[in-house]
Amino acid sequence: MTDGPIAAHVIENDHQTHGTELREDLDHLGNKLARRGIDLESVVEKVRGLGVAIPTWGVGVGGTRFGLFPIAGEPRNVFEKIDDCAVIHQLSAATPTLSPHFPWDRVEDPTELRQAAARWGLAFDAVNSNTFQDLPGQPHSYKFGSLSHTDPAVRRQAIDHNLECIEIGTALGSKALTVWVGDGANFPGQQDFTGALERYLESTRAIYAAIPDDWRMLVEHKPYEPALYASVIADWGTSYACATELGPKAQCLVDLGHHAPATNIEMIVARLIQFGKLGGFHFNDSKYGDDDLDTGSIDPFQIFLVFHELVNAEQSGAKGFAPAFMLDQSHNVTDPIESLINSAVAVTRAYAQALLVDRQKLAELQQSNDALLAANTLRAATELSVEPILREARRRSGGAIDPISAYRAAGYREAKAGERPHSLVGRSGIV
Ligand code: PSV
Ligand code: MN
Repeated sequence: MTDGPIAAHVIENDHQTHGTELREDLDHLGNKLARRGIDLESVVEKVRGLGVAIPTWGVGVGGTRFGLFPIAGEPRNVFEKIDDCAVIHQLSAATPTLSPHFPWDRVEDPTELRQAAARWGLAFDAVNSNTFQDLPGQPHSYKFGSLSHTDPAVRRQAIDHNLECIEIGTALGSKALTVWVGDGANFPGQQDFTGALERYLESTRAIYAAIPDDWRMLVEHKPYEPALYASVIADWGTSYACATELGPKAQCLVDLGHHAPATNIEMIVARLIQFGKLGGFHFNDSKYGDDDLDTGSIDPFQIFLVFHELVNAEQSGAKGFAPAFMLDQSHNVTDPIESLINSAVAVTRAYAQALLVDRQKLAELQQSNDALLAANTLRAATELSVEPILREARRRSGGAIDPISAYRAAGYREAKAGERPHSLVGRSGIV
């Protein structure tokens, strides 16, 4: 049983309630998969091995630029965020790590954070720096950029913040720094494209020099927002070029929402894998832009296609392939804990489906240019429900078979509403 804030009897009840039905469903699915030559047992074990990090900022209620709707019982500080993350892992058994954001999660002694997480068996994944907003007490403004700013004093401040993040990350046991900058321009002519990227590179070289040898620096691109005409690291091409310029410890991070509509994201993923530069993901879903909706909630086929490329890489032993998986979402109309549980399950679902692809048959059909059957073969992996595999993986790891029902039965949010009386004033991320 995974340690966590939810009482053990809630999970025991869940196992009792759903255990018999699950065994029947597993037998049924096992037979179906056996007919296709797939061993159910090995898929369950692989799914159990998949972990996706929870962003600490995701457990607070998000908002849009039109405002936000707080809920009672929201976490008021990073320690309460860690408790909520522990609930997500306890029930989903798929989120053993946290991805913190600084200075939002700053505390006097980072070892306290490490201990608070370790209490629930959680560790730290990539540390995120923040040079995209001005924070109290900061001498220089990032209004006109940070790592690419025209003023060396602003660039220095942004570099120093990233160096501090590496230091904090080292104390937390993290092994990666994710750098996303909001730098860019709102008007044609506002910025010299080449000069801005040159300054960004000069700054990131200074950060890269401090990246420990067993760490990675993840470069995250985004086409727009807050810069609405041109972002300095706008696309995967720029991100790839920068990561290549910086060196082998620098790789690209793909946030699923950071692409123009209709972009072929799975192809970008394949390209980055091919050139050893895929560093990790921020999973979420979107309809129009960087909507930060729940993973798999709008286009579940998209995340399956991404995982198809990932499983290809895993099975072919692609060089330098060890992507970090993280969620990056904003929850405006749901309880963030429920959304993050659902999203972690969506990631495991995409992985399980991708493991069912008949890759040998697909390769033969591709070789003989049978477009229709190749497409059918790939899609066939999504036509069989893998839910019993996901439920069994959670059950074996001590999680809940039906995590959302178990969460509601536990009354966690209601209890927190009483314990966290001032939470209605908090904004997501910034506490
Ligand atoms: C930017 O939109 C982003 O995707 C980056 O990952 C940030 O660190 C995160 O969202 C939180 O604002
Ligand atoms: Mn992101």
